[in-house]
Amino acid sequence: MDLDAVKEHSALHAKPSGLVLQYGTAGFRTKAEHLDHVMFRMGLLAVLRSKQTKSTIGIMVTASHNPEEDNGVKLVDPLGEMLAPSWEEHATCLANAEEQDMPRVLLDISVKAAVSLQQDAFVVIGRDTRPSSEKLSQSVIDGVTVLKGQFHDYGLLTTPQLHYMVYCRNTGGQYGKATLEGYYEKLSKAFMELTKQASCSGDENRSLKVDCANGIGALKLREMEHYIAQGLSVQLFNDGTKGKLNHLCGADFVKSHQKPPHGMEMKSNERCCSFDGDADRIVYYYLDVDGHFHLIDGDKIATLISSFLKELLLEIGESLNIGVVQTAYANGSSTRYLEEVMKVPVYCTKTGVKHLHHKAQEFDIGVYFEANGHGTVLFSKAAETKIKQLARELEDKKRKAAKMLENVIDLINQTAGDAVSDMLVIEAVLILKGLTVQQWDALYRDLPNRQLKVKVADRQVISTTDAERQVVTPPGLQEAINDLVKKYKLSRAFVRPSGTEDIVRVYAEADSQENADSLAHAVSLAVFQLAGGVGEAPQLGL
Ligand code: 16G
Ligand code: ZN
Repeated sequence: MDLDAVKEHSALHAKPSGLVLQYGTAGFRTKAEHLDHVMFRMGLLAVLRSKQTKSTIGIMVTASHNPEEDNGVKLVDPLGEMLAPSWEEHATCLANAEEQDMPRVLLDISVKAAVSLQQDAFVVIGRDTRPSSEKLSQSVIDGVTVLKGQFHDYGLLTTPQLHYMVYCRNTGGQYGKATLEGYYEKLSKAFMELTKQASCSGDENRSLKVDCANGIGALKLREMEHYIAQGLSVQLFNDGTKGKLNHLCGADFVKSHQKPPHGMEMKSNERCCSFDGDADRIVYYYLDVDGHFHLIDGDKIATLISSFLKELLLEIGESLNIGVVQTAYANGSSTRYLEEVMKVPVYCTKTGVKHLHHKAQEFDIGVYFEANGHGTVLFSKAAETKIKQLARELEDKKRKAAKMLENVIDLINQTAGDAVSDMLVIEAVLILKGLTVQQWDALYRDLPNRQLKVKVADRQVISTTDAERQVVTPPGLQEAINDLVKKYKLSRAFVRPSGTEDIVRVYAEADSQENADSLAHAVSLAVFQLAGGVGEAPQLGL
């Protein structure tokens, strides 16, 4: 490692002294103007990770659903997965090292992680449409080149497309071709094959309105449009030509405000969906004839997809196990429906895609979704091989079911949640089952719920267990929550420190909206009092 060159180039991407950032749930994320040094250093780190794993590593420059002024960066591991936890720590150390210490910290990491420095390194880079992203990805490239890593800059990509590229490259093209065209061809072919099996054509239903959050999703969906045109017509809104990224639109806005995005023309009973700023999240919704807004979130997406997969498994008569993974944010009705009506085992993990992804890998078929719309389906290698074999060997109806499962394997982006791929799976399932958006929505009724934020002096005073459903510290807080929950019917509440904002999040659900609001407020007050609240105490209705 040429540490003199590192030092020299690092000075061009100097760290503002005193700035401390953490590689959080989804990488580094903050105001774009504070990120130049982080980008350069993540370029360096990706080279080390690539040498250590002897594989291609990905770097994505994006801040997902955050405001346009923010940016962020995350590394993608060889199988298209999130960076391993021990390397998240290395990333944090490297990003926070003061300028003069940085080369030494870099060297320490390479020793600790037993990186063989003679090994070649290859890094692929993608970025979203933020005004700051191009320059920041150039800083990543500077970091990669100073350590003599090779790289390919894909330029504008959705986050899941970058994950896909990494996985393709590390599996010798077995998963697909590591090009945009390869991605579009793979998904569209699987979509067309799958929907061909539909008994009725249902043409009138094959159009969908998509809110692209004024982000990268618009560009990429537009590129893909003609590949799927025969099966689905998409009408794009918030395509970035006018509005600001994630401003009053996108999946995060729709989910947290429970209302339609601005800039979308909705008529009653029309199927609509929203992506987030880097197109790894999706939620659906519609207006009923009375103009009421209905949100169909990640929980209902998981329910639709897993019930479809379960039916196909029953059809082929194979005992492949299927499990659904959720977080504490999953609506209580969805968990009950999955367990009691669909008889599918449900598991709960901590918030953050990597936790769900990890758990889902334990099943032949693992369906995971966060309520906020992040999610996908994972097929184990053994399940995939079995299904492919059955698709050749079985006959008639059974063969058809096995073939459909095979198509789903190709259609779903198994590297990470992918709004485009999820959208196509959902559309295909609706077509195949002949379901309208209202019928899908009516599978179960969400319990009214409320999410609030509480400002505290140090959110780390709150620690949790049981997949964030129980508070351990500060003492007395869990008891207080238990007492409050007892006062309402069908109620549940939990609190956790946010991994992306300097606040504590509160979630409550109950039999009515009024009760959910009142419970959430009472729990917020308990947090404020017992966990060092700052500023004004939470007030009802805010
Ligand atoms: C990040 C996570 C998301 C999680 C959210 C929680 C990824 C790719 N993204 O956006 O899964 O739901 O953080 O944020 O892992 P919070 O900790 O602020 O509630
Ligand atoms: Zn995102």
